[in-house]
Amino acid sequence: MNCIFCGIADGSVKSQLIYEDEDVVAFKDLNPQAPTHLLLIPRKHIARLDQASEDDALLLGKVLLVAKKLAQQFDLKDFRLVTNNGKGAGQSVDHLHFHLMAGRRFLWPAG
Ligand code: DGP
Repeated sequence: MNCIFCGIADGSVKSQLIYEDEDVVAFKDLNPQAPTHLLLIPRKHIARLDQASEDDALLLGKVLLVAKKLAQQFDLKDFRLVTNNGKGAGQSVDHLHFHLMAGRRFLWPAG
């Protein structure tokens, strides 16, 4: 499988790494849409959220808690955490990822 985010997780693809532990990796988005724009991924290759299973419950919780930890670390008061599930929703990389964005005003509903 040729997955760019698996490459970032295993270090074979360069990125601006922000955080890593045994299950979760966070790095700067290559094409930032906000002053702070990080991507959080599970090391495990899950293509998108609707491919996750009950067995991934703990892992998904860990990703969310890393988001909280990074928000605290970067002193983000207001932030947006979002995942695009499928091309129609804007997903361009088929490895589950959460965008953690902050530093500007966000519109709702999202475009
Ligand atoms: P999405 O459209 O939701 O699948 O978001 C994919 C994001 O991934 C997009 O904002 C750009 C970012 N991205 C794509 N390739 C790379 C890469 O090689 N390195 C980094 N750091 N980010 C990438």
